[in-house]
Formats: sequence, structure tokens, C-alpha cells
Amino acid sequence: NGELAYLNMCRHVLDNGNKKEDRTNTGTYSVFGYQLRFDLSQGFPLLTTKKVPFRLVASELLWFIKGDTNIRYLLKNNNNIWNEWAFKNWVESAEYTGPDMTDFGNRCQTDDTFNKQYQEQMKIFKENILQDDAFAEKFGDLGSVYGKQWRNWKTSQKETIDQLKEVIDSIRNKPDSRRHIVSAWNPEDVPNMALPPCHTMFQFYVADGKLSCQLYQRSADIFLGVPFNIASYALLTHLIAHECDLEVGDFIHTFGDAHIYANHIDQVKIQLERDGKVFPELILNNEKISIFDFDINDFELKNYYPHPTIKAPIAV
Ligand code: UFP
Repeated sequence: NGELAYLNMCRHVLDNGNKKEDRTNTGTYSVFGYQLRFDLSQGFPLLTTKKVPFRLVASELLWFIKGDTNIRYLLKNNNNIWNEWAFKNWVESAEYTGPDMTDFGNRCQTDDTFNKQYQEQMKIFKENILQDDAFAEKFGDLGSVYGKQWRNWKTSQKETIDQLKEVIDSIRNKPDSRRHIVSAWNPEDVPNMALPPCHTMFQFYVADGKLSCQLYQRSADIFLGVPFNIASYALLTHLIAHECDLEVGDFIHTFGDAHIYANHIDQVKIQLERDGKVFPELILNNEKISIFDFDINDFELKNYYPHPTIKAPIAV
């Protein structure tokens, strides 16, 4: 099954990875260039050797698809995965008057007293984002993240390009085209971004009435990020195939720097001892057609029986 390909990748990187320092000072084992292929007609590739939170994958993807860049939508969906990035802007602003939060990502992993202060400040921050419109507008917006580049790419002529809408139109009208591309990598914006896009660009391909998608991911945290990323692009492929009246083909995941963080090795070894089960089945609400009309209740995942979650610290 497709999960084996992922587990083999983990094994390959543990056995052959270069020991490499990284931006987060955690240390990694890393290879350059790798590829996974999932036949989406054989089940939805949500890993079963540990539990992957589909609800978070789906609400984040819907947020991108809406072109939304404000974490308020995510918080309303009880999704906290982008909080740290917005919080960073807030605590570094002149308006923040609470305790010093410099380097909060690393400090809250090593200092319990600090961690309590951080949790408290984060709680206040989230409440403000949810309740105060002006505050949310100012500090909830992450700027040039995926939603903006996919739906509102700024041109030199001060116009915007809706790459997602255009790619769907081109899949429908010129299925054989070799130009079905969406790029999140905007060289003009990259120097000002806290997290330059990891999913650099993706391309679609139509053959045999099936839609395939290939993603180029420049940098990949194999244990924490990749299982999430696979599910996200598999879901996107399903949605676009659904709208374009196509069956699903392959999702091809191509990697640049694919790494396992030094503090994830024990967790990866636990996962490698587990046997994968059959992938679940994704059911989309057939009453909806356009991907822009879907919401979180329009997805159903059937027969997902994963092994338990494996916790690991995230590098920030
Ligand atoms: N990362 C992922 N997938 C994501 C995401 C981040 O694997 O969707 F947003 C990881 C890759 C890397 C880190 O470990 O986050 C980004 O750091 P850098 O910009 O230094 O590559």
C-alpha cells in the first residue's frame, strides 16, 4: 500500500541522511531529492501508522482555497496550527505590553515558568483575535501566505491573478495543457516572509479521465509536516477532480530537502515498527460542485482506523 512508500522514505533518510544543522538549531538527518507516489483511486492517503488530524488538514486547506490569510477563520474552526506566526507579530509590536516573549518557541520547551506565561499570553491573544475585529485585522493577518499567492497574486501592473480559479478553468478547457501550474513562491515577497512557502509549486495533469497532481516541496519535516502535507494535496486533488468531472489519478510528492529532526528519531522508530492498515475512503458532498463552495461539513472520512498519535516537539 501507499503508506509503505512513506515508511521506506523514513528508513532511507535514517540510514542515508546527511547530518545537517538547520535554521532552528535542532539538527536534522537530510537527503536532497526524493519522490512519493499515491494512487488516489486506491484510498485516501491519510497515514494509519499514526493518527493524522484530518479536521485540521481540511480546515487549513479550505482557508487557503478561500484566499483567507487571517488566522481568525482557523481559530473559529478550532485550528491552532498557524497561531505562533501571528503571535510573533503581536509580541514584537509596539502595542504589546505583556512579559517578554523573545524566542518563545524554544524557551517554552525548556522553561516551565516561561511556558505558563506563554500559554497565558497566547490565550489572551486568541480571545482578542476572535472577539475584536480591529485587533484581528491588525494582528491576525499573516500577509503573503498561501491563500494570498493562490487567489490574489499581485502583479507589477497592480492587478491580481487568481491562480486557483485559472488552473481549474484550464483543466476544464484545455485538459492536455502542460501549463496547469500554481506557484506559491513569489521571489519579491520571500525576503519579508517569516516562513517562505514550503509547498513551492504544484502542477496538474489530465489523462484517461483522471486528474493527477504533483507538488514540489522545497523543505519537508518528514515526521510532523509530511503526513499532513500529503493529506492536504490529496484533498485538493479530490476537490478539483470533483469540480472538473474527472476521476482522481496520482498524487506525486516531490521533495527538495527532506529531513528528520534529531528530536524525532525515537518517534520515527516507533512508527516504523507499526503495520499500516488500509487507507480510509473520502466522500465529498455531491450537492456541492465548485471547490469555492465547500465547507468542513462537506467531507466525510470512512473507515479510518489509525494507530495512536505519536507526540513530538515542533521546530520553530
Ligand atoms: N514544514 C513542513 N511542511 C509544512 C510547513 C513546514 O514540512 O507544511 F509549513 C517544515 C519544513 C521545515 C520547516 O522543517 O517546516 C521550515 O523551515 P525552513 O523554512 O527553514 O525550510
